[in-house]
Amino acid sequence: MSSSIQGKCHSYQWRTGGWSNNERVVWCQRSDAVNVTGGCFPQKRPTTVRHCHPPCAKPFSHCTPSGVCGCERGYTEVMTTHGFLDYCTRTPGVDNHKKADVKTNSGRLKPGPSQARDLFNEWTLRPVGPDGRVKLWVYAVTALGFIVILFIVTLTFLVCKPSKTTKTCPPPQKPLTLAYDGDMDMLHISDRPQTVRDADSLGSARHITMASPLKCLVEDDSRYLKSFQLFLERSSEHQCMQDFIHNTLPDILASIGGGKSHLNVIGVGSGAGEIDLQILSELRKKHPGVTVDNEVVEPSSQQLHNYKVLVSQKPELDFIKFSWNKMTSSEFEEHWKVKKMTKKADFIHMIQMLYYVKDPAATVSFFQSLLDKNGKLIIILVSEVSGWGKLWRTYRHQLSYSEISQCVTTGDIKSSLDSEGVSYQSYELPSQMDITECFTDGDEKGELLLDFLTEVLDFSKTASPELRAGVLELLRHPDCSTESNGRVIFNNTLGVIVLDQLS
Ligand code: SAH
Ligand code: HSM
Repeated sequence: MSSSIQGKCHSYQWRTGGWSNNERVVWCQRSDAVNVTGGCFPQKRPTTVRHCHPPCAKPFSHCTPSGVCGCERGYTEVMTTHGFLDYCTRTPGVDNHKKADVKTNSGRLKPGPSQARDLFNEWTLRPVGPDGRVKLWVYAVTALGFIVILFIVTLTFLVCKPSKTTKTCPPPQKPLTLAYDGDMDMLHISDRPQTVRDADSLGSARHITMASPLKCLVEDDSRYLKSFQLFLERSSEHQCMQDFIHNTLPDILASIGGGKSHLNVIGVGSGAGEIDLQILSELRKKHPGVTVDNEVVEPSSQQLHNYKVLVSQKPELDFIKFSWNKMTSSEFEEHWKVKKMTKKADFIHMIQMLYYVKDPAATVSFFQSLLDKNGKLIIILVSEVSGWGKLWRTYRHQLSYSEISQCVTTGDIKSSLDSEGVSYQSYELPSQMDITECFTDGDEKGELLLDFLTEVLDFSKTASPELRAGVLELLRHPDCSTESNGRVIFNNTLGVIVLDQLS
């Protein structure tokens, strides 16, 4: 717009400051450099805020005024098949060092041709010639760079190739003195270089070699418990287990015991016992008057303590004798074998614990061998159709390296039972988890939930930005979650497997 004040013609132009926290100042300037109110076209006023959802986490990316992620000047957008920004690649022949907002630079300090700048231009190795063609030396340098990278990768692979002797993971049979006081199943993820599968944003995977600084969440008992507790608050996991216990389990419980007046129960990985006590109360309803021996196998001192507190608050449980085994399932197994125990069990349950053993199939087989006639073993894990299944199929090799199985679903257990010709019944329990907080950068609860989802300690702080962005993108993908009323709801479907005594 232009106007005349006291006979002098002026033009008016919008000026913008640099982006800071996705906001910037915008003002109107007259051609005599005086900042004015009014004069510029209001319709043409540049935006002062920018929003992008999900946030632009890729290197060299930023949120554009139109609300989508774009690349900084000097970089070109490469999009995923889903239309999101995949990554920013350097645009050949463009000076990438000028990162600041172009408008800001030209608007505020518009330097004329200076000697220093001419000198700089003379001495800069410019990759593009005056004819606009990329110079030959650029190709030569690129080829050389490629050869050097190839050499480094080969060297790294040869030096760091995983071998039994170079593993920094503790050997599986050596008890650890970590959070779980002598746990043989829970092992560290090493910081050593490892061969991992690198999944492209949503699926296709290629093998690369990289160093993983990631640690397993179960190494930190107190953070594990905090995140598990929050997970229970944000999910319907315990509610859907309770539905199963009240609606389906009673018939299964009715079939055990063969009229005995005393029943033996074993709970493996009982946690704080909330679910175990509900099972025991249904058992009592189906077998009034029985007494029960209940072996609790739980390696976490804190959880075992919580369980004991819960029991002490329920005098009606006096028909049960509790034996507290502060140990892992493999320690329990060893103890059982060493003591040559002949006692048989009428009911055994392993609820959400097989992730933490080295060999889930062997663990199932051992506990199944303890069943008495008419005895039942029930296993609950996340189902292969859940978001967990998709997450693990895509990222398990990048998320962790440990000797525990960690990423096992009921689908895996069923396949292994099928291959051994073992029969079973199975059920699916629909369940959800609200993961909306995971998408707010720096949100403490979101980070705890992300730790639980990935089983990685301090995932947001220790994973590479690419891995974090990839996991977040997958978590909100329709294969894992649905979105409704602004909430992201993760599919937490559980699977139940019921086994009889082996015939
Ligand atoms: N069954 C409970 C707790 C599930 S959380 C529930 O569903 O609410 C998993 C539990 O398994 C934790 O309490 C953890 O301490 C326990 N655990 C971890 N490693 C274990 C192992 N190797 N053997 C047995 N239990 C284990
Ligand atoms: N952390 C593995 C998945 C899970 N555990 C769900 C309990 N509930």
